[in-house]
Amino acid sequence: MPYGYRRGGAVQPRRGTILYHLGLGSNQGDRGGQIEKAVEFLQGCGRVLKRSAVYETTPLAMPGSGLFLNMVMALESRLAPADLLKKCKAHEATQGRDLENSHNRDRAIDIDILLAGDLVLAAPELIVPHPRLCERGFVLVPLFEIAPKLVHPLEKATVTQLLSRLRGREKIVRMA
Ligand code: PH2
Ligand code: MG
Ligand code: MG
Repeated sequence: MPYGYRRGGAVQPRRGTILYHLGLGSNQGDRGGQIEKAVEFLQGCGRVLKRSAVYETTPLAMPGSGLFLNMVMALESRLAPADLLKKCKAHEATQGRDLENSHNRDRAIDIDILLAGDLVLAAPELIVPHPRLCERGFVLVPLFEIAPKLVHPLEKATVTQLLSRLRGREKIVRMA
């Protein structure tokens, strides 16, 4: 069992750290290579406690776009949410993403903060928990794989419960 996870799935981050769950997505260029590069980058932001498999997923709310690769990870980090976000955006920019014009556009890499422990934040540049987390199979399926008992601090529901409520038609295929 990796450090930070107790038997039963509850999580005990170390003092001074935040247990983040992050979503990674790519639908442009070398998608698998971009996901791996993002994992390497995030290893420099803290300690990666868990990572899901990579899933190929149909784009949601992006008509005409190509299939995504998505995965999620649990990262224990000393960084504050705003600082982690800044680093993630900088990584996205190094991979050629135009951050001025990025909403629901094809992208080499997207790194989203899904959850930051039990923190609830609503700043203009960062809302946590991620506001569309509960509608997205491409997030909930890999999150279920690594943290089925994790509780959404606003919904007061586990990832298992959130996934069972989802009535989407996304195709989500686990890669080897
Ligand atoms: N990201 C979006 C919108 N739609 N669909 C899939 N399948 N995967 C994504 O990562 C994704 C999306 C906005 O960031
Ligand atoms: Mg996103
Ligand atoms: Mg994003």
